[in-house]
Amino acid sequence: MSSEQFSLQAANLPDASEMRFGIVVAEWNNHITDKLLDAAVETLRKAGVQESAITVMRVPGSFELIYGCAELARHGYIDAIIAIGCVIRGDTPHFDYICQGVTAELARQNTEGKIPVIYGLITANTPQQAEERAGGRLGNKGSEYAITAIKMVDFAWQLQK
Ligand code: DLZ
Repeated sequence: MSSEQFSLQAANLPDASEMRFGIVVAEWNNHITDKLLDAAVETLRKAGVQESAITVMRVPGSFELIYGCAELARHGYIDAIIAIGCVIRGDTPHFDYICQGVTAELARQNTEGKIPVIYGLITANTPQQAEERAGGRLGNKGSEYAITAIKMVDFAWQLQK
């Protein structure tokens, strides 16, 4: 699916009015993560999700998305979680450790947990690459995360019928 097809109109979304979402968002690079969060919430709302059915929790950095998502899944009455973070490559290997750790753990939570966790981690080599994906030249990935979350809840619900 191309990014154009990820628009709300093209996504052919199921009824989302009864769905409940958690969003865990990292404060590091918040000039990026806040834009992703805003787009995700706006898209969920446009798709019919109730405002009261969206729980937003903040964690300090992307590494804390791991704990944040795991705990929210355990305690929240929600159907899917969107994890939002932005890691920008620096001079040390820190970038690689954070990206690998978060990616592996969120993947594990998807297979071992009960609800889908949407991977909203921007892994950018430069600040410009991150800007381009948070409302810049390449659109806003937050909207894509929201559409993906709705589709995954529908997937889970179809299996429960
Ligand atoms: C320490 C650190 C660095 C260097 N860079 C980022 C980053 O680009 N994006 C991000 O979300 N977090 C970063 N962090 C913070 C770590 O994610 C984490 O909060 C700390 O290592 C404490 O566990």
